[in-house]
Amino acid sequence: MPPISMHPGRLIKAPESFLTPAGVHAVIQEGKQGRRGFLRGAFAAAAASVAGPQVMAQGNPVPTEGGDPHIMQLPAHATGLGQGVATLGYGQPSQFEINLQRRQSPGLTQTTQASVSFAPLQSLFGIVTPSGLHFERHHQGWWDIDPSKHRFMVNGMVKTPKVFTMDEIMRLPSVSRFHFIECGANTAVEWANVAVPTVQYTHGMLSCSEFTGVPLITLLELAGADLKQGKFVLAEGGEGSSMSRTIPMSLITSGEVIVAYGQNGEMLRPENGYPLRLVVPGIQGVSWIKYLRRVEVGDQPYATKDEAVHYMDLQPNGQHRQYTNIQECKSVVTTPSGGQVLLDQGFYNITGLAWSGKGKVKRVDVSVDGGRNWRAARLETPMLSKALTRFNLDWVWDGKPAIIQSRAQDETGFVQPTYQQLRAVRGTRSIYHNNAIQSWLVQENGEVKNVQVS
Ligand SMILES: Nc1nc2c(c(=O)[nH]1)N[C@H]1C(S)=C(S)[C@@H](COP(=O)(O)O)O[C@H]1N2
Ligand SMILES: [Mo]
Repeated sequence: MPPISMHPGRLIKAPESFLTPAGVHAVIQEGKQGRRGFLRGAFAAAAASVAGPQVMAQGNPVPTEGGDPHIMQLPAHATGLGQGVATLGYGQPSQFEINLQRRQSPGLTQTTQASVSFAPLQSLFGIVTPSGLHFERHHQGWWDIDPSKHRFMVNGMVKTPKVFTMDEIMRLPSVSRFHFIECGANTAVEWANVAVPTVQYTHGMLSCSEFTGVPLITLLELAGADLKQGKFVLAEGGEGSSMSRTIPMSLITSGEVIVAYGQNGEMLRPENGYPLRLVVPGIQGVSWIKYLRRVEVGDQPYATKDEAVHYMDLQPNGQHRQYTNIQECKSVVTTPSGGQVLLDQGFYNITGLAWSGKGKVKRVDVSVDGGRNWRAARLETPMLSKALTRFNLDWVWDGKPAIIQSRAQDETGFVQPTYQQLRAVRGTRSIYHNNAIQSWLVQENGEVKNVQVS
């Protein structure tokens, strides 16, 4: 295996090109034509000098006469004066990254206020989702709430009901932890084999951030909560959806549940619950209450509207699974993935993400032949509990059709199921909690498609 590894996605046409709004489309196409040609040539040249021509895919045009103009002719940025600190204030991505965007799925009906935007997993590196690309799920629209007017109440089975201001919360001892959040409805349309075109739409209701805040247990203790009789906590959002969910006290006493104001080193973004949201590691996104205004300590589950009619799984026997909160072990290859195009045969870095609501990811295996043979992928650090884990695997594409899959295993020994295994247990009428193995078909022309392999 040649020791060559390129930026994932950089050899590959990003899937955005055929899905962006018409207006942006032309700009992107223009920018990309030039850039893609450049990268392709640059890779060929670099590979030829560094690792020898044997590692190169066939058909890469190495400029023969006069050298590569992008190397031979000095560009303005190598000879002129750069710009001063034009970006005093808040910095922005490069103009060439204009197609790195959240998107709404072609597989879902959207209304303005009850909406979802998906994170572009195919274009992200490492495990952290940039805050501006974090997925969004709003049941009644988002708000930018004035933190000086926001209040957080603790009541129910407590000695002294308390109301906290943001200032009071931010004086308390804080923790910062990396965790994934996944909507219980992530990958939902794949139950019906709708086969939306890209990993952004199959798996993009998934993000991972460093969250900062106060453990909920600290706030409960300040109110003198009854931690013996109080077995559950109701968490309630402050906007029109009145989103409310029951959280088992055991998750809270472990110190894991955080009343968070920080995300990736700054305050939460408005669309992610500014100024306060609940972080419930390993649990489906709906319990991560945004615009958090109240928690109530109680002795039984609350069966709120958001847990009595939504986020339940209709089983083959006609009964509903309720309070299925934990996001079980799951993974997905993000490159190569649906909508991307392999430009040539030869070396590729297969990369993807794995996660488990029950702890750390222990192992990820990757198949390039639809699940007949598996190879262990490299797990990259950091490998954190209830956070995304990045995996990579060297692959030389021989130009023949290939079906790429990943299968994760967590520290409890749980192995991510195939569709056949999942349907055998869950039937065909589920919407939520699809953690089946995802398959991407690489066709001979290099185009990658979403397929389902049973
Ligand atoms: N107040 C409030 N909290 C909420 C929601 C909401 O609509 N309102 N949506 C929930 C759902 S279903 C999910 S998946 C996550 C989405 O969080 P995000 O928008 O930050 O990605 O927030 C949860 N918390
Ligand atoms: Mo959700």
